[in-house]
Amino acid sequence: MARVGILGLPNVGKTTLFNALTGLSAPTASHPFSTTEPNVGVARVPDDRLDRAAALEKSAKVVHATLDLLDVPAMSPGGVGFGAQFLGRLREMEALAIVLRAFESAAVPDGESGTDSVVQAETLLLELTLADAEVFGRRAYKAAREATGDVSKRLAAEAIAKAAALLGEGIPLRAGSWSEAQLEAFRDLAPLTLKPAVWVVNVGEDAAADPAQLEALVGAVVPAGDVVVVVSAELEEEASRLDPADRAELYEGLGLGEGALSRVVRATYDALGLISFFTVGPKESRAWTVRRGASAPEAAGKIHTDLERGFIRAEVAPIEEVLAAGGWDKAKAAGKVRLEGKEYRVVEGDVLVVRFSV
Ligand SMILES: Nc1nc2c(ncn2[C@@H]2O[C@H](COP(=O)(O)OP(=O)(O)O)[C@@H](O)[C@H]2O)c(=O)[nH]1
Ligand SMILES: [Mg+2]
Repeated sequence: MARVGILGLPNVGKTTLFNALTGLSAPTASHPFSTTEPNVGVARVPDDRLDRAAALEKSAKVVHATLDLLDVPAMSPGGVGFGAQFLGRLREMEALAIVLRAFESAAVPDGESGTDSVVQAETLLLELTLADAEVFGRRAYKAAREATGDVSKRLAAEAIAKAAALLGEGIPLRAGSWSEAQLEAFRDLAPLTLKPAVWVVNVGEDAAADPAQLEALVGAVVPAGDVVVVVSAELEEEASRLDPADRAELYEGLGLGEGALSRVVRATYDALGLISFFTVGPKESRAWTVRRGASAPEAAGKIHTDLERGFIRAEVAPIEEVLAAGGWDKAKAAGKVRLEGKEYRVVEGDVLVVRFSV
């Protein structure tokens, strides 16, 4: 299960976003440092293809993919206080969702963050980079010493020294390019600046700012490839408490489509290099998570280890085809289902039926 850490300066709406994403009710407050222990929860990865397939199959149960979320207590500039204490927790995460405050509110002090999302993005990026610089600087010294007596350690030592130098210039590691072997040398240091990050700009409900412009402004100061999403966390939290029909109506009224939360979760999922495949049927329709490029047996193993061990073939069709045909059986009758072997690499959105023998 992929774990995502939510971080940001105090009072920017981290816990509000966490609640909106998980449907939980961790306490939020208008004073900074109100969260003192990390909140842990599970966010559903929204997927209306799965919902539509489940409706066609009349599935008794629908199971969406999920992400584990950790709402980390506020980090203050300088990395003092809670920040330093919880950096260790962040290192355990596979991705980061970084919340930036763009909403104005007289009731919620913004002394720690301000409301300029670009400034916050720069501050937080530097903070994470400096935290890595410290860890790599310390390790570079030790690695160099070890490499003098053992040539096999030279590549790792050089990689760590190069990384330490880059970080020392304030450049995050994901802005560099690294070989697999170099990345391997970094692995146990769990660098924060190599983790995929999604930047979440939290705007007010009455957002005067143009979301596309905000995205572009923040996008310009973060490493290339990072995704920026504009949301109103408070609005999304309120919406998450409504039943689906009322929520859809609210979003439609505001011109928000399926809501920005879906985009936050989707972007995180994509940034992690994860894809969904599906199993559908009357008993259950379900989204499964595998890494991009996974083989059919590896995907089958997500469903059950027996399916991987005894994998023979998979029946495969893209879910769009299944939906267009009116369900799996109809897709099969229409000749839309292919047979694939062990070498097949699963594609995002595939529906699978695994044939196996144990
Ligand atoms: N007006 C407004 N207030 C918000 C928004 N998001 C969060 N807040 C409020 O800001 C305060 C701090 O939010 P919280 O989620 O606890 O911030 P955290 O310290 O980053 O976890 C709470 O009183 C929230 O209700 C927003 O989009 N608009
Ligand atoms: Mg909080």
